[in-house]
Amino acid sequence: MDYQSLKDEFNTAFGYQGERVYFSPGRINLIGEHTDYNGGNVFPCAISMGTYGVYAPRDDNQVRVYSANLPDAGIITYQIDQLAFDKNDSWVKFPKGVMYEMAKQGKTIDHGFDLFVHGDLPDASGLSSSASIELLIGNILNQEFNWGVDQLTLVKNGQAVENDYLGLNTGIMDQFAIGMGKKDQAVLLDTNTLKYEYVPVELGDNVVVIMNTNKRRELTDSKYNERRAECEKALALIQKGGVDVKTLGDLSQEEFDKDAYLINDDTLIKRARHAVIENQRTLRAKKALTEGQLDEFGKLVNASHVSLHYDYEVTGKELDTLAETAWKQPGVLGARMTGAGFGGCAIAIVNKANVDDFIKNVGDVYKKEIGYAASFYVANIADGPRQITA
Ligand code: GAF
Repeated sequence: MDYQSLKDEFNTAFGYQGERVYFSPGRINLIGEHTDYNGGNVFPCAISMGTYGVYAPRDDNQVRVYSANLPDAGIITYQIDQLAFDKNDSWVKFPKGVMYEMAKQGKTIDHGFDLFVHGDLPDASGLSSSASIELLIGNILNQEFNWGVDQLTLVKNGQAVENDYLGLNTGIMDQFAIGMGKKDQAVLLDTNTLKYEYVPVELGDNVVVIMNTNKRRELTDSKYNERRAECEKALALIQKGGVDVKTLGDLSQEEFDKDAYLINDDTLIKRARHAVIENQRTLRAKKALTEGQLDEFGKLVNASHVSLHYDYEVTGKELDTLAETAWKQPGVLGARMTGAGFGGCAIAIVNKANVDDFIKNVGDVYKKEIGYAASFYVANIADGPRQITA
């Protein structure tokens, strides 16, 4: 999106010229799924699709926000000190939530503003449109109100919006991937210690194709919180049996095999097994990518999907159809769901020469099996949040 047309859109919404344009990306996760609330590793990257914001200050105490993605919601207005959660709030819960959680750290604002947002991330698609907007607003307010906080503070604040303000027990992966995003790099993050490392995504002749099921994934409606609770139960049973670990991410596969009997429940064993092995698999995938062993990397990506299907049970027919069809196409190194699952997006690593046929073939099978079309985008791995115009 070019910034002049964004400013024009601001003008159409608010009737005057907006001032500064900002951007915050979405993310894909290469591997390491449902490990971030289990103290494990994740391996995501920010992408060039994301959320744009046009900002202008006001000299009163009103905040007015307008989203081009939800025009029916119109201009929503609130006062700078009226930030309490309201379950009837539409997307305004994000600016309010970011301000509410930052206010807890003494970071407030002393005048209102108008904000126009327009995202090119498909909504509720598992590409983190929520974290994208949380980091967009955090970065805008940090800049405009001279909060002087670092990106990690904004990342943690975004997670606090999800956990404390909205009541979703998500991990830190999405906000971290977005806030710390770097062009052409994935970030290997140990969610136990928050130690991280950038890894160049060098895929040779291959690109990452994002495959959108076009089935909405609503975290609130999904079994996300239930999966997290199951992992916590499994961990508690292992700890009760005398194993000295703080998270499932502390266990090696061998240790887990030895201790799994302590869980004594088929479903909980499957959930924990995914968390433990996916964590190890993520480290192996990072090693394979770093060493240029792309076939091995692709196989680990496939294995991740299989585990999310059988052990974690978060894929569903739409994501399975995309991944399983992708596996059969020529020039494909690997494919898996990305994000929380239950709908949303999958990714495939595809040879550039095969991309057009890949999209056609997978698209045709998906439409036949599911009854409506999937969408496809080639991912560009991109930088984190930034101000676009001065
Ligand atoms: C969602 C959550 F927000 C992340 O924290 C992560 O748990 C992911 O699902 C699954 O890996 O995107």
